[in-house]
Amino acid sequence: MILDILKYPNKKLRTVAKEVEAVNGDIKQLVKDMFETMYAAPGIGLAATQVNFHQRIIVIDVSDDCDQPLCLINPEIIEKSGEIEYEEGCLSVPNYYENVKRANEIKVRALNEKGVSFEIEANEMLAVCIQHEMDHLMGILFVDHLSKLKQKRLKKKAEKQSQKL
Ligand code: GNR
Ligand code: NI
Repeated sequence: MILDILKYPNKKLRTVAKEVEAVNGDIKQLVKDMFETMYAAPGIGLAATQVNFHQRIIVIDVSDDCDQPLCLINPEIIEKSGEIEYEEGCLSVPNYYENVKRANEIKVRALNEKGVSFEIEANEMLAVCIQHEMDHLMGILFVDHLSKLKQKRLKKKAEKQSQKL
């Protein structure tokens, strides 16, 4: 089932997600729905926060052929280094793209969709995407990393847009 994606400046995007206690049937169904929603959008990642489920779940696929699904439950960054500036966008902030600086290499520990713990090392686009999604789980959007002036302009534009809908 394709889920609705919350759009900025919806305050629900500011919710801090809770740890998943057990990867049960409900969580597995949510992961499936999140993949379906991400591929349909289309996007390279989706955090549960964006579909109004406030648990620490991320799905990602940065491959060209959309055949490398990656699910991270209760993700933790255990190492990070370097810096990368990358032009980011967000399904919750449509039609808006800006450069953001993040760590270029990260090591992450998480549970997969079966509840099994694993570690992954990522760099470049995958590292950017994981950090972008982990921000969502903390109620943080990529636009929060921009200058106050850019944030003010975007907020005005988005508030006008949401009144039209
Ligand atoms: O689809 C997405 N593309 C993207 C591009 C650059 C940096 C981050 C991303 S994630 C985004 C999907 C999304 O909003 N995930 O939360
Ligand atoms: Ni996003």
